[in-house]
Amino acid sequence: MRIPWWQTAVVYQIYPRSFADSDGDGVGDLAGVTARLDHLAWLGVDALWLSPIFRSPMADFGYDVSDYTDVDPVFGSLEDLDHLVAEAHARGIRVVLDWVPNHTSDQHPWFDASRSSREDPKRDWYVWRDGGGPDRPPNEWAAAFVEPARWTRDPATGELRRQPDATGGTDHTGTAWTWDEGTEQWYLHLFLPEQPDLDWSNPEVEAAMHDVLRFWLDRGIDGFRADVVHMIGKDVGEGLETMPQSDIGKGEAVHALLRRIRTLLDGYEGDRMMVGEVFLLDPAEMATFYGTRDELHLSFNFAPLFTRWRADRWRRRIEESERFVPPEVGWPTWVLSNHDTVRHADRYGSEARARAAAVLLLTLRGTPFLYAGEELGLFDAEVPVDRIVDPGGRDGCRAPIPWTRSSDHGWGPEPWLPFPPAPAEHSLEARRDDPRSILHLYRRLLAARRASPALHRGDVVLLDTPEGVLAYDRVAGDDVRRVVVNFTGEQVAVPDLLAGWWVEVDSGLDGERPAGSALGPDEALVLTRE
Ligand code: ISL
Repeated sequence: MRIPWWQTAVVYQIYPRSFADSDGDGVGDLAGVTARLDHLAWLGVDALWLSPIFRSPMADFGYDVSDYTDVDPVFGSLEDLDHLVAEAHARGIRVVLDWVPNHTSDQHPWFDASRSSREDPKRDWYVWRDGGGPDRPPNEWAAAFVEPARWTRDPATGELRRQPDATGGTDHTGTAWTWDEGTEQWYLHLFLPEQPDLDWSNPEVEAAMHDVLRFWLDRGIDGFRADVVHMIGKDVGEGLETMPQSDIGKGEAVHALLRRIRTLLDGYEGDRMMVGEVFLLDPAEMATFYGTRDELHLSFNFAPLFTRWRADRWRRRIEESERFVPPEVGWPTWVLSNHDTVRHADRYGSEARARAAAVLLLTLRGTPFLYAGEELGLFDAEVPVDRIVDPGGRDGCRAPIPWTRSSDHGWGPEPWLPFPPAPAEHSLEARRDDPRSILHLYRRLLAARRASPALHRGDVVLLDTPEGVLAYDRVAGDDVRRVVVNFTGEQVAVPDLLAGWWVEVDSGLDGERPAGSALGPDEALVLTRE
């Protein structure tokens, strides 16, 4: 059976503001990305996902789009993007753009028209309601980012933990409605007031958004990451005001919308792909967004982002992924870090754990998504209060990538955010010079994965293990690999799991691994048969 590229690929997420700066203005740009493509080719990734590069007033750093078919000048021009795509393709690397369908910027011409009068033809492109007049919003729904997410470090384990909240993702403390003085109605915004929600039950909205997809597909883009795509099917009819906010994403409407998007993408040559950001932490619900292989090609499984460094918890994540995304449903995804969450090295509290986690990410059954900088073992930057610029307080994981040891680390004099801790030591330059670095571990893992059908497309078989250890085999016909991960800070003897196997990749530092039949603290191994 022919396997589409996105099933065997490793996707690398670039947050363009923070990746590489070609013009010294302190903000990364497309020419900066193009100049670093050789690094990505050397590393061995198959696709890039660029966080939004469209025109935007940047209230949410690009997730508030004011023109979906042009590049924001801070990142360059359409020509710069065409050039980046051509150069990426020349290296065998595909390019995925970040499409933001749930909301636009309040500066988008569609919203300008919509808010101009109740009679405007675009009034119904957004969600307007009377509520109880200017003092009473239509319902209790809350907007994201009113308070930044809170994380606390567990003194016993060194891990960071996110404070649980009712929605499973975002701290909601302010209303999701803003009163418009001019037309005396409320408009809905599940995120900032600068991000009004579109009404996807309006066929004109759907058609306009399909045009956006076609614009980029015609230009040779390989796929899209669809921002909070589970939210586009809100029941915006009469029921909206009484619907609990936690029901957003659970209705039927979104599935019909996704099937039509799938048909549009599949009508193009070259396996164009959509990966949906389905921010529903219940894997059973998340999995419904694959439809019957007729909705999203891939759907982010975010439960691992909030999973502690414990063998039993990770085993459960794998079991859930296998149960809810079996082959007849679709192909799973794995992700440890992104631009919204504290980096996993920081969450787990050590580089040793980050290295072992990389082994998991790159050997589990599913498409892995790397977040730029994790291959350098970056921790979040400590951002002083007066330099926090993100309304969600997610600045730390968006720190600029340190490319060189030199004092500017390859950036202009003043990057938009401070660097991560110990930038010289974590820089690409330093990491490349050290064959034992986490960077070389990522490269070895990517190479091993590419070379082994078992690793990039085989079945996964969980094995019995002592407490604190996770082990599984990956199997594709005759090709077999075994992965064994020690989640404890102690050496653990696992003679039965290791007998008859050779070490192909070791997350630990070469030569420091206990010989023979034991795993070192927080060590992970990829094994091949003797
Ligand atoms: O950022 C979060 C927690 O701090 C998440 O809850 C986030 O709101 C959720 O993952 C949705 O994120 C996406 O849409 C947002 C945007 O700000 C995020 O950057 C994007 O990934 C609104 O477009």
